[in-house]
Amino acid sequence: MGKERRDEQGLSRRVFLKHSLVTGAAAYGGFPLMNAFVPATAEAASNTQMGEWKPATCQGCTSWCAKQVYVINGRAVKVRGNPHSKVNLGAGCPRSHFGLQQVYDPDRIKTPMKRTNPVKGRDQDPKFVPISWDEALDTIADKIMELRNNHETEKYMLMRGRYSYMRDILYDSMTKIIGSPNNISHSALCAEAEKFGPYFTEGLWDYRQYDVENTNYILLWGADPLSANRQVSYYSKAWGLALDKATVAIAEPRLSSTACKADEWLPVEPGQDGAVASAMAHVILTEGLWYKPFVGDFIDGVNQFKEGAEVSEESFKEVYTYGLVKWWNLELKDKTPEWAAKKAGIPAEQIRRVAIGFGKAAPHAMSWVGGGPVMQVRGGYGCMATHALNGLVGSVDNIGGTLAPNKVYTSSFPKYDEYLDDTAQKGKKHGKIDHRGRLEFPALNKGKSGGGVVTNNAAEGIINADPNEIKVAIAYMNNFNFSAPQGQRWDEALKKIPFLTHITTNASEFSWFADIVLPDTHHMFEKWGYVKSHGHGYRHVPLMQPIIDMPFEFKIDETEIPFLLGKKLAERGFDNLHRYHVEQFKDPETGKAPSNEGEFAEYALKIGTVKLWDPAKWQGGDKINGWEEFKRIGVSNSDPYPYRKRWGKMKTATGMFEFYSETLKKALEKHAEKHGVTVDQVMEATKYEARGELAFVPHYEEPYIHGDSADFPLLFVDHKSRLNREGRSANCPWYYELKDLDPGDENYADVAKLNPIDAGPLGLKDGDAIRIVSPVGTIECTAKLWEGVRPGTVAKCYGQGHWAYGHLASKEFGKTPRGGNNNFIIPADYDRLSGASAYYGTTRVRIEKA
Ligand code: MGD
Ligand code: SF4
Repeated sequence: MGKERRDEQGLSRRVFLKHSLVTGAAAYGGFPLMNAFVPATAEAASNTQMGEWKPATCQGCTSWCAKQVYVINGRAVKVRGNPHSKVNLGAGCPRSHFGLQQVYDPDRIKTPMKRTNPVKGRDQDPKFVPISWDEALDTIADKIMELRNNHETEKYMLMRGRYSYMRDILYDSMTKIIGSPNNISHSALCAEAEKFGPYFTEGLWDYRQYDVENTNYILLWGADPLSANRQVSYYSKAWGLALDKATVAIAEPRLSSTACKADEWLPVEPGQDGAVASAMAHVILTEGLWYKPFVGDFIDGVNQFKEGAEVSEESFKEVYTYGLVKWWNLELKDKTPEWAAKKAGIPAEQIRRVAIGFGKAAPHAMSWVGGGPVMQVRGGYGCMATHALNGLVGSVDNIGGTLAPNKVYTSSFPKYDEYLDDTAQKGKKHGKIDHRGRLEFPALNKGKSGGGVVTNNAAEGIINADPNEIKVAIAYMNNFNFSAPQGQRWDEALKKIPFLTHITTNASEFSWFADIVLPDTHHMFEKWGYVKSHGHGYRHVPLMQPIIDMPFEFKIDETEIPFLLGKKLAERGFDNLHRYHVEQFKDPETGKAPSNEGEFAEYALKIGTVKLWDPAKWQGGDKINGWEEFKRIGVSNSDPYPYRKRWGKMKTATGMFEFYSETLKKALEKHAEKHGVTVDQVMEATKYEARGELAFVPHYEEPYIHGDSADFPLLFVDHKSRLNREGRSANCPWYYELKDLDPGDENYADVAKLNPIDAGPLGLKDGDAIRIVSPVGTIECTAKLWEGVRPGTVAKCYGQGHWAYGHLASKEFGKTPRGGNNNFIIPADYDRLSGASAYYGTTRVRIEKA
């Protein structure tokens, strides 16, 4: 590790690492081990005069916690939760500390670089050489000007990975002012399908918060809140209390961190959660356990929900819901626990017991839907089926139930329409490169055909130049050829882009295909920005600020780089972007226009958050007295959650919680009409089985799984880690040292967990080197025999298998991966109704000895 090599490709692989990664390691490398010297409080710190706790924001996962960082002489040495946040209450999680190893990663890119090998490929050393910021930005501006001058601005593309709410400056306005429709976010790789069920039942296209301290029953579906699935810091703190009070049941093929502590583990077969959810709804109704003040009742008070019996719609009067009887007649009447048990491979009596326990806890009972059952090819209806249980027990928007985000008063950035010239107007009207809105990709974000992104399909668009080729692209904080299913396709796509810029902290797999690499700030310690997230009945807005010394010239991706590019474009005769920046982003306190990129970044942040810190503009939440105070506290909190305010006023077509979704019906009919087809044909094009009215209610769909069971006998279960900072932990030494924090995993290894029942006949034992083969690829890793996985499945944590990124992440940088990347064996497929990539219940595999 760390050896520089002169290989057949010449010095370039070495230069890539040397200039981008290694130079200055003495000044910036290593990670601090000074925790023992950190005073516990700010007061103690000032007494010892050693350093200072400074506010920060962590984006290690989408919890987006408010943090504090102890800084001594400009150097970060310790991280803890910011006690001012009412969302995470000063709590932290294991991976929050990795921020220190990331920011002081000796492999970080420290200077702009350009590619000198024109041939691109995984086997092609880019031969990067260091260049100045000026040269890098000049080159990018020249390429953009070529597109502008040739009136082909739709061939410009912006790819966004993890982001802050400053994103629109680089992602939206810059792309549109240049004149392209092609701003592609990573959202569909993250969890879009999780929003599908809540939107088409209660009009909420967002993540929920879960009122765990006030609940009596927590029913989780493939959600592992002690590892991932949002507000990990808060739930880690609150889980003990929750366990004292509530029964916890979890449907999950693997014994996850949360399953280890649950009262009931339902090890469902991957893809079969929808069957269990329908059966639970059946039991709740036949047992008369629905929450009548929310759902209503039979007019004569006699329960007519009997197995197999149709019910007349007129006999039931609903209160805050819509379509219960239709749902029963179309889907639920025959869906008994015995039927579901055969599908899901768990006992009928367990399904019945959990359903009754859950129903009896109404309305303080929550059905918590994670990515597992929904980021699947037929996951959209699985999401509706599992989420609809909250409607039955009246826990939506209720104490101890599932809550929407609270209102916070952040502001959008100034409008930019007047800066779009004719070329831009024409360019942005072209079809998008990810094919959203086409018949087979409804991507119904908030019910709009093509309203959402289909991130992974952009690879197909680029490869096939459909609807047009992409000639110039900028990407930031993303690594799609590692993070997207069948990521190999992105290698092909990136090869086809003649001019690609990657803004990044690390030389990742994506950077390998870039023409220019720009060194980025680390989001937690070096960037201006803000995010919003919710939990514990509050929403907070934590600030991101530069709080440590930066010995290298990093520039902020979402603000400084677009400002500098705007200036370069203005020098070349196209000043619209620069005018937008200087005319519209004036300091809200002084009215001064930004004269440099640093001022622009801070003024933009002040604009976005002005209602939180300017007492004259305050509309709600914490009262903060001015910008300096906001920077010192580092976080603003909303007002507490207004329970039950949305009952009867949901943003659905009927205003009610819809068991029969008029909202979905409208969306699907509009999409069908746009393409001159029927809704049944939309179902067919999107790989769903439902026909007729079934398409409008939560229902069970047989999972769509790639690979023949004769060739590929085991179902593959991908999962997240307690240590994954999305795809960005693998160059941190602690990642390997602590890997056994994930149940079943081993330190310093990348293991595939097999049940001994399956491993025995294959002659496998712990530690054997194995290959996992799927219909689309093969990876190598280590066998681990573990009873914590359901027989017939093989579970492997996502996160390792980098062949670039850094010396520790890969076995041999640029060549050999350390471990196996799950995405090389997961086929590129989608829940097409939301646009989400399918990761789970999606492929079968076989295991071979390596
Ligand atoms: P990452 O893989 O986290 O992001 O996927 P992407 O959006 O592609 O890579 C981010 C890149 O940004 C890094 O490779 C590095 O080059 C750079 N970087 C790292 N730190 C910083 C920083 O502080 N600032 C900047 N500007 N750049 C930085 C994420 C996506 O992956 C997500 S959100 C999820 S939830 C999915 N999870 C997942 C999974 O659970 N299983 C499988 N199999 N695949 C998954 N992919 C998805
Ligand atoms: Fe919060 Fe996630 Fe960061 Fe942990 S990794 S501190 S849960 S944002």
